Amino acid sequence: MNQKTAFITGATSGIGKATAEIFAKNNIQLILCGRRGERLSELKTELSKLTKVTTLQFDVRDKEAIYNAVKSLPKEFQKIDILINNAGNAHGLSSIQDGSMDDWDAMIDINVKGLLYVSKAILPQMVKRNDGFVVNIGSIAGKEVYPNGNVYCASKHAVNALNKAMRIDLNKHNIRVSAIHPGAVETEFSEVRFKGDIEKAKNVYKGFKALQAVDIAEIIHFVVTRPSHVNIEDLIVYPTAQASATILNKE
Ligand code: NDP
Ligand code: 8X3
Repeated sequence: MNQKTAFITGATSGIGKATAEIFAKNNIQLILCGRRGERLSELKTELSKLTKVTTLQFDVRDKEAIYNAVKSLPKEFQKIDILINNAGNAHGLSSIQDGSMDDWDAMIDINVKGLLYVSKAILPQMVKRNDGFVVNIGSIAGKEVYPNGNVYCASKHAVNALNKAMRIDLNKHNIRVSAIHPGAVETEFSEVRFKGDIEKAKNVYKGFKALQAVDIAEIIHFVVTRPSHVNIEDLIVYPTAQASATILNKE
């Protein structure tokens, strides 16, 4: 089988990092992206033992940086088969009237516009080849709205819509587009949401067994390794203790 190359945004932590690890074990060549350079270098050192790895350090909000990064790829990484649009976070958890406009900007700029910018930089080569795979990491927050989730939920509803839009527009170009919508996954997500308040972040995952990043990564690997005529459109994945965005069976 031809070796595939995957471009993973948000590879420095959580779901993106776990996906990089599983892809590496399965001989998928990796382009790992994120802002934290030190973490990218560490991951490159570790995963280069298993597969070919290169890293790109950029902020998904910076269009020019994305284009320059993609242009700078070494020749053997220039053909991108799989794009994992994973970079994103929640910033804050406040009622709509109390929300911080900086947090709103961050979520819309990163989760929505960042995903669009990265896709725009990579899709043309897939269209030209008539081949490619895009996996968009949405959220249960893109299917439901929960108290104080307002703008994060709106950003993930946008990802849900863009996932459908991409599949429709790219269908004639033989490009597969899938979305995975996790419930609670124990990553650095809540640390970011609560601006480094570790205790508050830990509390989110207390009293039940949350999903781990590897659980989602295994599913992403399953999705991208289906035969070429199979496209899994949309998956919601919960921990067993969770039944909806707000119903969680905690001890
Ligand atoms: P983490 O905080 O562990 O990882 C987030 C990743 O996104 C990091 O690698 C971070 O890298 C990257 N990132 C954030 N902002 C930017 C930016 N401006 N530019 C480039 N990269 C950025 O969280 P998760 O792994 O949980 O989150 C991954 C995805 O999963 C997100 O889209 C999130 O919304 C989604 N999700 C998470 C759930 C959860 O419960 N954890 C549930 C449902 C969906 P760096 O800081 O180095 O740039
Ligand atoms: C992350 C899951 O429910 O915290 O997207 O928004 S939730």
